[in-house]
Amino acid sequence: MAMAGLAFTCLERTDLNPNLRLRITRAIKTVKENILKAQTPEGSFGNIYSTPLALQLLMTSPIPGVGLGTACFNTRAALLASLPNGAFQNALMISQLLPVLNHKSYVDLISPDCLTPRVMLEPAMVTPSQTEAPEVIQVTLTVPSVLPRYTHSIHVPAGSSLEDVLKKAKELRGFTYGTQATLSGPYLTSVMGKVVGEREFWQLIRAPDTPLLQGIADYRPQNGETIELRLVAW
Ligand code: B12
Repeated sequence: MAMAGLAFTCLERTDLNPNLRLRITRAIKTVKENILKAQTPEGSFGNIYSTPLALQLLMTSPIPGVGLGTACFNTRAALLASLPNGAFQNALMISQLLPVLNHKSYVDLISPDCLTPRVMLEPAMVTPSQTEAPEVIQVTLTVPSVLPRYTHSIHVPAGSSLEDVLKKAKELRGFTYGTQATLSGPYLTSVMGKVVGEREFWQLIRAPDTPLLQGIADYRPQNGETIELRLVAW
């Protein structure tokens, strides 16, 4: 929705469709209002990963009669609070966040300013201990959408990604899966030979029922977690 709003804003600014100007302006207003309605008490719009684009759009220009100041201030605070936890590791997500930290939006690319100094993200420094053996954690992987149901306990070093868990399960526990490369990273397309059909996807869930907010390459399970791969329609 936010991306559509940014595209409409681009159209409005370049004035390529003067006949549609009124309708484009109305569409931008509607998108902004809907995004504002999706603000959570913590300040995010939707979740933290939909927030950077939402904020980019809200920053482009004020909506008449709507005070954006407090909303945007709370949102920036929520985003900044999530940075030290390493929530932003995904290159696509970072590319949506960096303009916000620099008070810019994709719409500014119409006339880019390449000279202003810019804020960057510092990579999180993790110093591996030289002496201690890496801690091993246990993750249960379960797939109820296939018969017989697949359920195995997998051991991986602490800090491993869900993708590492899948690789280990493939190596040692008869698990099979396939991925497709996307701009967001590897997208899970098949599990135990079952390939997604039209309007279906393999949903990543932390048991009992919490959909993950990150993909297999970015999500790092904790010790004792059960991860369910569930084939669902969208
Ligand atoms: C549409 C969409 C979906 C659709 C895609 C179906 C389709 N064919 O259109 C469905 C509902 C299937 C989906 C699923 C998931 N999604 Co999604 N999705 C989006 C959305 C709204 C738009 C993506 C898009 O169309 N981009 C435009 C096209 C032109 O670019 P593209 O690279 O070709 O897009 C493809 C990939 O983005 C891929 N895809 C979609 N979601 C995800 C998530 C991950 C992690 C990966 C690697 C790929 C991927 O499907 C797109 C179409 O083929 C984005 C929001 C956003 N801001 O990007 C969230 C978004 C990318 N998804 C997200 C998530 C978390 C997921 C899931 C992991 C959720 C879950 N718990 O299972 C799953 C993926 C699981 C898996 N199998 O690997 C997050 C990623 C956050 C992050 N930290 O990286 C986003 C940003 C939403 C959010 N704010 O939480 N998603």
